[in-house]
Formats: sequence, structure tokens, C-alpha cells
Amino acid sequence: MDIRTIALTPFPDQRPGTSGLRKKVAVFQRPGYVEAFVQSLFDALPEAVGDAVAGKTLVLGGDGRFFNDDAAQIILRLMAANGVGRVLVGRNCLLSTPAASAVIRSRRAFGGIVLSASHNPGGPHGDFGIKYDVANGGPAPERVTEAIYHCSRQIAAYRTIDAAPVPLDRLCRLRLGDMAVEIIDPVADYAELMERIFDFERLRDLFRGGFRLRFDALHAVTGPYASEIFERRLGAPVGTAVNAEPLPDFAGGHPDPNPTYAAGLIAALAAPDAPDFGAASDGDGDRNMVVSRAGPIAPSDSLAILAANARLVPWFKEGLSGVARSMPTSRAVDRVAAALGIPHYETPTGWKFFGSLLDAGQIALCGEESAGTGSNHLREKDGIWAVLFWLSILAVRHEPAAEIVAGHWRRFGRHFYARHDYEYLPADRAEALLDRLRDRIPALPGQRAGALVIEGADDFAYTDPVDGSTAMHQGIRIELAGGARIVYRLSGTGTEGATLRVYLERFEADPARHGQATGAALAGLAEIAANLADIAGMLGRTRPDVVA
Ligand code: VG1
Ligand code: CO
Repeated sequence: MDIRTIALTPFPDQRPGTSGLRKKVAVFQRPGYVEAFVQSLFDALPEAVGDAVAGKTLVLGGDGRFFNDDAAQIILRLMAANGVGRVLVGRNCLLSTPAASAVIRSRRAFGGIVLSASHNPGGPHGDFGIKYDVANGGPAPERVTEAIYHCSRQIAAYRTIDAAPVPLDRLCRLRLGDMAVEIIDPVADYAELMERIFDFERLRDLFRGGFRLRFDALHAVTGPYASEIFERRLGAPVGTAVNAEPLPDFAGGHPDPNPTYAAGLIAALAAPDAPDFGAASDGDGDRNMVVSRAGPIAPSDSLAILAANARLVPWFKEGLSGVARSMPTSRAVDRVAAALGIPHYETPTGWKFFGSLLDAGQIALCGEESAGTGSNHLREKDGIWAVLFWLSILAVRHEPAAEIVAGHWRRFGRHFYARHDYEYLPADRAEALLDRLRDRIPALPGQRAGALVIEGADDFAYTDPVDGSTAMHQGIRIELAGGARIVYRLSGTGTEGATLRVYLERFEADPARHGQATGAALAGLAEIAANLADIAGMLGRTRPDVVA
């Protein structure tokens, strides 16, 4: 094997964000860009995780978006040149994010690379991304991503080999230089894990009884998983999974499972002949939106409902050790934890912060307001798993999903919740807005904001209870009288300008008021949030671009 060392000049912008490195495709296509990042990753690992990739088994997959195949070939050559012993590649370099996590864990791999920009749009003018998972199958923690960034600032050369492209379209074993390459079925390990978690016989009964599911894969990676699991293994009718063929540009759509980008699903569930339950996932299969005949179920509510019903799933029959949610996620799940008498944790945004709690067994279930739910079965959030969890509840309780949601609110109260996103902002203006708010924090408690009194304010900082690592400046929290809350933070996944996220939450105990529309219930709070941060004055915006 002839290893070539190619000199390069560092790229200054290779700092991973909330979930890996995300940029426009054109940025990743710059000569040496993928090579610089992946070599920086390999260079960082000995110090960051205590071992190098030489001789190890790695996993490689992606969500199939434009540039997936080109990047895969570049990375395979770098792996060979860096002495990787064996690489397991999903056929056609496809692996959903949760499936990559499953393969890393089931095959005891050293780590894995997932090529995805998740819910961001794809195609030649869209986004691409690279993220690294460590040996527990979870996203590299911050000390690793920071080490990669540090190496990327100093890198002088990368190592590669000259080789023809590796055929990735059929299951086989071959060699690339001295490295063993195994092309694996992207669905098999994952589907097998799902069979161990859920009662598939009971779910088959559900479909035999005529239950109708519509799963919208949005032409992203989950299509093959949904067809195999829902249709072939559980006997749901063919056509249960729609838009199930992964396409490099997601058919021009935006693979973000929210009511705007999955409007077809929302319409199907509102139609007179609506199926019993609807769901959609994102580009890389780790998010889930679930929809009842009454409309989408808020992700924060879904997390709380799964927690309250966990014992209906065989995997959780002994109950949950604890739960966690990201800070901006509504506190609905905290109430469930209190009722169950189990601990609950509040972490910064991003799945990487759940890993240590899951590894230590302190939590068994966790989630984020951004349509992410997961558990100790993996170290990533998991879209198909969340749907199977919901189906399991529906199979046992025999109530419509909308009734389960309403019953949950009657028992625990309702947390009205929304996120307002202001997109494509000049980064300096968005940062100035947060800086200004941060400076005002000490003076805010006791002040009136609209009709409400501010009870507390802080700049969220987190100390991991397991490993003691810290994360600062994770969002500004404003607590208001009566159980209302506003959170401001900047997105760490965008690729164009800055995105300000404003999270609104208001608790309502009275069941007579649970039927209000979310927009109406939060209108007053939205106004307070906009005024408090002077969004119009600072950003020149009078309404959010996206309400999720
Ligand atoms: C967003 C979400 C966050 C999620 C992250 C990755 O991050 O808010 O909850 O973990 O995306 O999800 P940010 O920094 O843009 O708010 V995925 O499915 O896009 O990898
Ligand atoms: Co995703």
C-alpha cells in the first residue's frame, strides 16, 4: 500500500456545531476540505479518546444526500492510509444516524463517521455534514469536537492512497490497501435491535386489526427502514411508508419533520378517511414528528407521554431509572418524573450531552423539543424507535392518540409550547442581541414584562453530573410568574447567517383551557419575548420565519 502525504493549508472554519460540521455542499467540495477535517479527526483521537484509529474497526454511513458518495470514497482512502483495520459501510453508504449508533454498539467498533446535515436541505446547493460517533455509539462529546477543531487549525498534511473507487452497492467484503472493507445491510442490525425492544407480535396484532399508520420518510434515509420494519416485519399494508425512496436532493423538499415541511402528512391526518396515526422523520432518521387525528403532538409532550407510559414497552418493563431533556424542551416530562419518583436532568441542546448520563445508567429516556426522542437502547435520538414506542402504547391502550394526549394533560396539566425561529440573520446582530440580554440578567428579576413578573433569569451553564465537564453560555432563560418561561439561544446547525431561536412555554393546570390553540395560548408570551429582547429594534424583524 502506497501512502501519500499531501500538504494542505488549514481551513479556518472547521469547528463542529451542535451536531457535527455542517456547511454548504460547495464548501465541502473545495479541494482538500473533507480531507482536512477527517485527517484532523484522526489526528485528534489519540489525545481526545486515548487511542488512534490504526488497527481499529470504524463504521461509515450517511443519509444519502448529494455528495454522500464522493465524500465516502475520499474518507475510505484516508481511513486506509491512516491504518484503519476494518470499516463497516452501509450499502450505498447509507446508514441512518440511529442505525450507525446501533452498528457501532453491536459490532463493538471504535467509532463511526456519519455523513449528514440532518434536517437541513440537500442537493448541490444545499447542505452537507460530517459527524463523528465515539465507541458508545454516541456523538463525540465537546472535548473531542474541540480537539478536532484544534487540530484543524494546525494541520499541515493529510494521508491518502491512490485507489479506484470502492463499489458500495452490494453486500461483500473486499480490501482497500491493507484495510478490510465490509459492505453491510444498513437496516439489519437496527431492525434486530427493535425486535428486542418492542413486542412485535403485539404490534402485528395491531395492524391485523386494521390499524392504519402513515409514515412519511420525506425521501430521506428512513424509507428502507420503515418499509422493512412496518410493512415487512409488522405486516402493515404496502404503502404505509410514503416518500420512502432516499433521494440525493430529497425530491427538492426539506427533510425536516415539522408541520410546514411535512404538510402532506398533516393534511392526510386531517382528511375524513385519515389513518389512525401519522409520523415523519428527518434527513438522517433521528428525529420524529408524530401526528394524531387532532394534529401534531408537540415533541415535548410526546417525551412526557412516552415517559408516563414506558412500562408498556418490554424494554422498560422495570420502569425508568431517570429522564433528561434539553434545557429549552418544555418541563412536561419533569412533572412525569416527579410523579414516578425518578430523577430528571436538564442538559444543553444537542444529543452529545445525554451520552454520559445514559452510559452511567442515570437516565433511560431523553429528548429534545426539536422532535428528538431516544433512550438507553442507543446513544442517538431515534425516529423509527419513537414511532414504534407510540404504536406500542396505542396497541395496549386501544385509545386514539389524541385521547391519550388529552388524558395526559388532564392528569399532569398542559405545557403550551412553541419555538420561534428568526433565520438568516447577520451573525454580529444576533450575537449583540444575546450579549445585551446577558448584560441585563442581574437586573431582570422582579421587573414586570407585559402582564407578567420576571422571577428569575440566567445564562444557562451546565456541569455534567457524571464526568464533571462544563458547558457555558447555553442559552438565556427567563422565568416568569405562573410557570411561564422564555429561552433565547442561537442555533449551532445552520449554514447561512445566524438563527435566533426563541422558546416559549406556559403551564396551564385547568383542563377547561387545554383545548386552546397553541398560538392563541402563547400570544401574550410571544409579545413579551419579542419586546424583552427588542427583536424588532435589534434585528429589524417583526415576525419569526418559522414557528415550530
Ligand atoms: C438543532 C436542535 C437540537 C438538535 C440539533 C441536531 O440544533 O435545536 O435540539 O439536537 O439541531 O439535530 P440547533 O443548535 O440548530 O438549535 V439533527 O436531527 O439536525 O442532527
Ligand atoms: Co437529524
